[in-house]
Amino acid sequence: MLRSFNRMRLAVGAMILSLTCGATWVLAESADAPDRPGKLSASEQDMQWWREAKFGMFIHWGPVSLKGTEIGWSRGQEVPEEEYDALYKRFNPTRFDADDWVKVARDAGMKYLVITSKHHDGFCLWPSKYTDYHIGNTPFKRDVLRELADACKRHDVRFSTYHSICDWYHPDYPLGSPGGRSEKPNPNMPRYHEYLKNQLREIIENYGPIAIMWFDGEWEDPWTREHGNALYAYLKELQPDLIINNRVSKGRRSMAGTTTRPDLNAGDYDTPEQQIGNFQRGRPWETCMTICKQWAWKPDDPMKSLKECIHTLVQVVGGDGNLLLNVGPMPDGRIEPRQVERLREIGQWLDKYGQSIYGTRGGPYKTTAHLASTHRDNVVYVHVLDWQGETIVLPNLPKKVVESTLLTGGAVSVWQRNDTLEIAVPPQYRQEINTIVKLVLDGPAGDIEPIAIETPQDDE
Ligand code: JFZ
Repeated sequence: MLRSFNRMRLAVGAMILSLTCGATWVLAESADAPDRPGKLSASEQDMQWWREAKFGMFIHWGPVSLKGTEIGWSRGQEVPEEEYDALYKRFNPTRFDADDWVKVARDAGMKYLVITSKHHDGFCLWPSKYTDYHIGNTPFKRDVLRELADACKRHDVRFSTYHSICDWYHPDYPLGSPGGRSEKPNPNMPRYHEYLKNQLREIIENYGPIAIMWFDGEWEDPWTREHGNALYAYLKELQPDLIINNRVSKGRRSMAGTTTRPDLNAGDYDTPEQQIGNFQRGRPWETCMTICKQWAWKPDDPMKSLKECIHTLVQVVGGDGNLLLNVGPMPDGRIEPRQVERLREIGQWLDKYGQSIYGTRGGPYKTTAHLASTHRDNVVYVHVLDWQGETIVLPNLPKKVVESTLLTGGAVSVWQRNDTLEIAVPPQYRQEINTIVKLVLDGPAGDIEPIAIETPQDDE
């Protein structure tokens, strides 16, 4: 994994170089090409539901759950290729219940769900007519995407797919396992591009509308910006309001997931992975993170505490991002009970304090390790994640605080001085997880420029 990560960083580095050198050529081409893609990113309007939703469920699942090793990456590594590729013959998750999963997501306060239609290992969770390597040919036989898409409609959760561009199994895709480090004997990239398009059209036609198509595995050399931008344009034509992440094209910067040249590379939002994205209000972004350590299920994988989960959510939303929290269901088809329980706790927290999360935007205060802020209309929510001292001293807001309360209950005192805004909460009202101070301003908080807070961490 580490070697591949370095490889990816190298690839991205080389890409930036080639971008710098090839800029004139690229601009000339995009101006003349008759089939040039239309817009490279979605409108504010198309992104609006996603902006408000804030929180989604990521699901990494497939026959590999039988081994408890990582999806895609363990092929040809911890699990020999022949064994990995035969796992589907005994994949029979009889306790799978799409309604259960979707209710777990809904009760956690998640507004959308993204499931691996196909990961780097090439296995398909729907009976695609373009390959035999799919769920219909397992002993289970049932169409997982069909059942999930239908359950999502019933429970008002938006249905989405993760689809890997790199396919270490498919003979037409040039690279193979382990981790894209081997070469296939007879690759055919044009045909593979068609395969991808056919499958994605099949998904949209059978299970659509799809909320998000979440791509991945774009960092390998065979995939070019031209491939990615063409795929983006193709899918937007099939479903104009589809949201597509930045991994459809090139130009992602390492695990920070930002887009180096959004003017050249298609994609509607940035994708920090296993880390909280930086404060960024211009371009939409979504942190994807695992509830345990592995993307796919692993027995006894250490799980994040409720506090870690809430802090992550609050810091992500405070930075103006969304959180896509991942679970890897078990080979019997259930989400692990302790994970279900954790998700239920997150949902209970959101039931009480969701007004400070949903439909807000990040800031005006920039996120620190100890504090985050969100706002909606005239209201600013200051999320105090831990207490450093008696009072919290922040740079003053350029508007007047006309009312201050504790959303989490109890009394709060707020003073606005010349340069500072001070918040004091008696110890008994300070919450273990997050103390939320609600400030009502004399005008909209949305036009306040982001304010950096100096913390001991920043000074280091
Ligand atoms: C990618 C996938 O590989 C991973 O399995 C998961 O689906 C995640 C959401 O996205 O993450 C990566 C990509 C590249 C490396 C590691 C994780 N790498 O190069 O080491």
